Amino acid sequence: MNLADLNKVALAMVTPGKGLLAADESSGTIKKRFDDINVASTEGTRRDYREMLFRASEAMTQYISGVILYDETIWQNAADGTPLVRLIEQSGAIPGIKVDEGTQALPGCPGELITTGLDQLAGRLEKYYRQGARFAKWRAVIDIGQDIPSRTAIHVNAHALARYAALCQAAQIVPIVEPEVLMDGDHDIDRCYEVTERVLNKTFQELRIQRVALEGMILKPNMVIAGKKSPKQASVAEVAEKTIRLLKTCVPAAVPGIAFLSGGQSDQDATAHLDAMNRTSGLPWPLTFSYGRALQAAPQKAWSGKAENVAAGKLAFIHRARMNSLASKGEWQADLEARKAA
Ligand code: 5MM
Repeated sequence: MNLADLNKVALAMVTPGKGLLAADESSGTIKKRFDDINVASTEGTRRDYREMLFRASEAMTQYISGVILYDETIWQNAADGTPLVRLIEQSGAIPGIKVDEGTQALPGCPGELITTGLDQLAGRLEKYYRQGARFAKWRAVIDIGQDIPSRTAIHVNAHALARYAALCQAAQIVPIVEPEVLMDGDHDIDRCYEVTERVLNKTFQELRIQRVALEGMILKPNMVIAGKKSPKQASVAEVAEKTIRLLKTCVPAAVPGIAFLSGGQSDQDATAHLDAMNRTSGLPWPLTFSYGRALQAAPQKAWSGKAENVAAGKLAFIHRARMNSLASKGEWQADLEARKAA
């Protein structure tokens, strides 16, 4: 492992004013997204859609530092035969790859999940590196509910995240460590705080035990936020204050950067929360975005599977990428939302 090079890639992923595009929806998830816009999910439509995003050059050159791909996409070519990975590289962004293989029920823990994909991972990482991937992503899913999460679920998911991260670094790939505490449910913000604290503490304990170099990774956490069904939604200021307070207590300053997931927040909430956090001075790490839905919902709708809508789809993506770029610098303002890219 060359830690200096891993650190260079990690820092590039959190370049000021840039963040990550999570375009790593598995086949089942992208089908759900396409169902919402009445588009059949085929290898061709998935390629066309993602090619549209990667050819939105203002977004890709100015606001996006890297793209998380799904296995199918990393091997696909654009309509003109150019590998999609090359399109990303040509725009100056870094290709990355989701390497977890989804979740399955965790035995003995009803309602809880463990992320799979460690078997054969070392060999897969070598192939992805040869194909151009310089970072990877693994998502652990922790749900909040009656009597959950259990200590067991938190422990085994943290263990798997650290196993994955260590394998990535041995393959010269920067691991994005994503322990996602879901915002489904009716819990309040303080319950999210308490669970996320347990999850992050256990995750960093496992990363240390398994000798993961913190300087060569990126953390992708959820924000501290009330459940979607909670009657008590927190203000933007409270989300920002509690998220920062929690991260400061759990995340060592050696971590090069933190790139949040959006987790089902509205586009504007995800941007407003990131912006409010970045208005705080003296943060130990850059805070940016690694959004899937909060970057893609608008372009998906604008595109709706029609070739004549590609320009509109690109503009919608550029707009959201620009808004989040501003938020990553604490320079976003709500009234900018009305002024779409033209
Ligand atoms: C883009 O969605 C990613 C893939 O999800 P599946 O493996 O379930 O298909 C997901 O991991 C994503 O990278 C993160 O959850 C962040 O995305 P959001 O939409 O929460 O910002």
